[in-house]
Amino acid sequence: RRSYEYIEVSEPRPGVGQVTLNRPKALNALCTPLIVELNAALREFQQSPTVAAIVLTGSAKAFAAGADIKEMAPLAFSEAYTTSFIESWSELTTALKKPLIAAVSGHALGGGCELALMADVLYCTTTANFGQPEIKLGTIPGAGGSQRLTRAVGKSKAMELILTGKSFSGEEAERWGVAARVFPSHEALMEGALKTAETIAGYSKVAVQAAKEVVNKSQDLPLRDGVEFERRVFHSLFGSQDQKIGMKAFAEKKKAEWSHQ
Ligand code: CO8
Repeated sequence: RRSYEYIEVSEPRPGVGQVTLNRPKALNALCTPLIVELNAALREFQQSPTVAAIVLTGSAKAFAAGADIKEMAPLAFSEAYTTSFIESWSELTTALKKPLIAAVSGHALGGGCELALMADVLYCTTTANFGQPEIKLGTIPGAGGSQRLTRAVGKSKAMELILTGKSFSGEEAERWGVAARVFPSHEALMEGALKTAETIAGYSKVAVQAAKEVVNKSQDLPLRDGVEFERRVFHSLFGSQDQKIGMKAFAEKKKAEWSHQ
C-alpha cells in the first residue's frame, strides 16, 4: 500500500476499508493534493478484493472545513474553467461501486459538507457542524451542495442555508434526513460507522452493488423509470449464484455462505 501525506488508509475490520482525512493544521481543508490522494485511495479500495465497504472520516474536530480557501483565493475564471477545477471531485461518487459511509464529527463546511453529502450513508455526531458558508466568501457551493442538499432537505430550507451561510448541527442533520443516524461522541460514531460497514461487507457483493446502483438511480430518474430500472436489475439478480445461495440458506435455516458470483 502506498503512503499518503494528507490521508490515512487502513482496513480496521474484516471487509472494511477506512480513509481518514489527516490535514490537522488546516482542519482538513480539501486542497487539490488531498483530493488527488482521496481519489487514489478510493480507487485502490474499489479494486481491492478484501474491501467491500468503506468508511470516510476526519478527526473529532473536523471532517473537513471546506475547499482550501487559500488555494482558491487567487484562481482566475479562465484557469478554473480550462482546468475543470473541482471536476475530479465527481470521480469520488461515479467510479465507486462499493458503499461509502461518511462519519462526520466537528466541522463539515462548504466542500466538506458537499463531500459528506456525496457518501451513500451519512452518520454524524450530535454536535457536528454542517454548512454551506460560501456566500460569505463571495461565491457559491461548487461540488454539488446546491443540488444534493436541496434534494436532502427541500428547497426552502436549502435556500435559507445557502443564502445565509448559516450552519446546522448534527442533530438537525438527522432530523432533516441528511444524516441516517447521530451519535453522542466521535468514538461512538466510529464504532457505529464501522459496524454498519462490517454488516454491509457481510452480504453478497453482487447484491450490495446492485442495491447501491438502484438507490442512486432514484436521484436521477423519474419515479416510473426508476421503478422499471429497479425491476430490471431485480430480475437480473435471478442470474446470480448468491440469490440461490441466500434463499436456499433461508429455507434450510442456515447462514448463507456467499460466493459473490
Ligand atoms: N481553507 C484553508 N484553510 C482553512 C480552512 C479552509 N477552508 N478552514 C480552516 N483553515 C485553516 C485556518 O486558516 C487556520 O490556519 P492558520 O492556523 O494557518 O491560521 C487553521 O485552519 C485553523 O482554523 P481556525 O483558526 O479558523 O480554527 P477555528 O476553530 O477558530 O475555526 C472554522 C474553525 C469555523 C471552521 C474556521 O476555520 C472557518 O470558518 N473555516 C472556513 C470555513 C469555510 O468557509 N469553508 C468553506 C470554504 S469554500 C468551499 O468549500 C467552496 C466549495 C466549492 C467546491 C469545492 C472546491 C474544492
